[in-house]
Amino acid sequence: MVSADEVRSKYLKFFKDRGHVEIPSAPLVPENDPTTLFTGSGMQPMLPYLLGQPHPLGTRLVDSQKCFRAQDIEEVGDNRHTTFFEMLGNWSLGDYFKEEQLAWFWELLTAELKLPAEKLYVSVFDEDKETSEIWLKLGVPKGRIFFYDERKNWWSRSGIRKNMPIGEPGGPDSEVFYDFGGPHDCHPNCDCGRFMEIGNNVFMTYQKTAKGFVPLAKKNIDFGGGLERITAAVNNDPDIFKIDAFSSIIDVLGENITPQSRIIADHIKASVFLIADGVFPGNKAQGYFLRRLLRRAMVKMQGRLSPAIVDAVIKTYSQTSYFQNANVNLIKQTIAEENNKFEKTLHDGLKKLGEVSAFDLYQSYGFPVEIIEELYREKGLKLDKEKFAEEKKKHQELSRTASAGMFKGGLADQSEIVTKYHTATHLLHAALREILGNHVSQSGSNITAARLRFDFSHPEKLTDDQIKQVEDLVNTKIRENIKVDRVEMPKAKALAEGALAFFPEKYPEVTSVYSIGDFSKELCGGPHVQSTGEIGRIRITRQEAVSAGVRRVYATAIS
Ligand code: ALA
Repeated sequence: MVSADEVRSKYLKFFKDRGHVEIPSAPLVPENDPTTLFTGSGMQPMLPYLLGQPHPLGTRLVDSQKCFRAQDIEEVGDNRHTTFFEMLGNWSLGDYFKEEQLAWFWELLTAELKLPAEKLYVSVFDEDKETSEIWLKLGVPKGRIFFYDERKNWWSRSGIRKNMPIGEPGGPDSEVFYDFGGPHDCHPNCDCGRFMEIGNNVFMTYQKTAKGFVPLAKKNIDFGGGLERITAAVNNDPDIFKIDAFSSIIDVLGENITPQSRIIADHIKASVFLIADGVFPGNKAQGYFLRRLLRRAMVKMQGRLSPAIVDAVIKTYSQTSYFQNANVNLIKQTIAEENNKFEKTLHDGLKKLGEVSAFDLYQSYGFPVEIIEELYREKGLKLDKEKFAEEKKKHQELSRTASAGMFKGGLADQSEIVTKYHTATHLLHAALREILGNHVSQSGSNITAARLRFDFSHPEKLTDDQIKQVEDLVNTKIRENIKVDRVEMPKAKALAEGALAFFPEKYPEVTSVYSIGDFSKELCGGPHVQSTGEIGRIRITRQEAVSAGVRRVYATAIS
């Protein structure tokens, strides 16, 4: 059995030998791209460089990037879907192009990783004759080159050209598939599992603008290939859960490879990586997905959760630097706390079974749908699925409306005092970041005429001294009576300039940005006071923990 470590090392060395500099994996929560919750591909952290900014390490880069794809949660359980994976990636930033990339990838697969050439198939964008010529020259016979339209062979983060937002780069691509052999005659892009995509060469050459597509200043190569899938191909077994990067975790469970053990292994692994990158279980944004992963895994584990599984994940990656600075105890503690919370929820919910509706179990008690069904079945109760679906839909609409309201600033009303508190919230956010560090980001806000309440990411209780420093800094900025400025600008520009944003994906393409001197800059719908002096003075009255990693402070105005 060839290990994932071995495949990763061979890939990195192959491209380093060809002039590439290895860059470290970026965190799973994007650092400079608040438009998306998770890093889901190797190119994401490379975006500014693909758009033309010079990279400090040159024009040839290679890495293995930690990736998380939340949209695949429900798919996990078969032999090839995962939420967490490593994407091997190499880039040419205006350096080499198609000829070199395709020749090198072919050499890597056939000479270095020793995959039999006759098991490799390629797909090409149907307008891209140049690429099919290159494959033919490399020895791929006509019969193994397949042409598809943009639905399969155009790559951008948002898919086909029509769906790309202004500013987004993309281009035609050419994928390589491994044929695991199978019962029926099909084609490389069939979903049956016979053919598995093991690498995608993107010719990242266009950017969408308001006037249509324009060529990027430089032609880039963006290659990405799933490490786990390539390793499965090297071992000629289509079940990626058999490779050591999963089997080492499944072994600890003492189970065979089944849909259930695959879900546990994937979800716990993803959770350990997410917590190590600063995500904590919660009801919103990244925390919400982590909670879903953990709870789904916990349901399947039925009380067998132990810290040994966390150790197994960390040991699996001991040859990488992923967990070098991780706080392993914090990871274990976070999972154990969530487990306790969930057990209590289940316990309380079970007592209520029959008294409350299935929807309440789902919504208020956090039961996964499959568990509700099973409870109902066991107790011989009838679950009205239609009613459940209807209530769920109604709730989703309500929460959409509520979140639309929230993006008016989380304000109870637009009275003078509420407006003052709103501006104070911006000052508080900036002050917390200055005193505690840039890991602080808003995770919630609620304002009434009596007080402001502000939730933010931070792992521990603030000391009295820190509270005083934050309070003093806010009050200094109030005393300076700084003018509050509002400008309209494209969202991408605002974010690029470092404007803070709570749930940036909710803001329109052209959005208003409020600045308070050079102290604070946030995407926001207002309203705000004209100058900070109007606020008076504030005092932080209370702090508490919302969940692991999220703190809450309350403040009132004292004028
Ligand atoms: N960015 C390309 C992908 O994610 C390589 O498939």
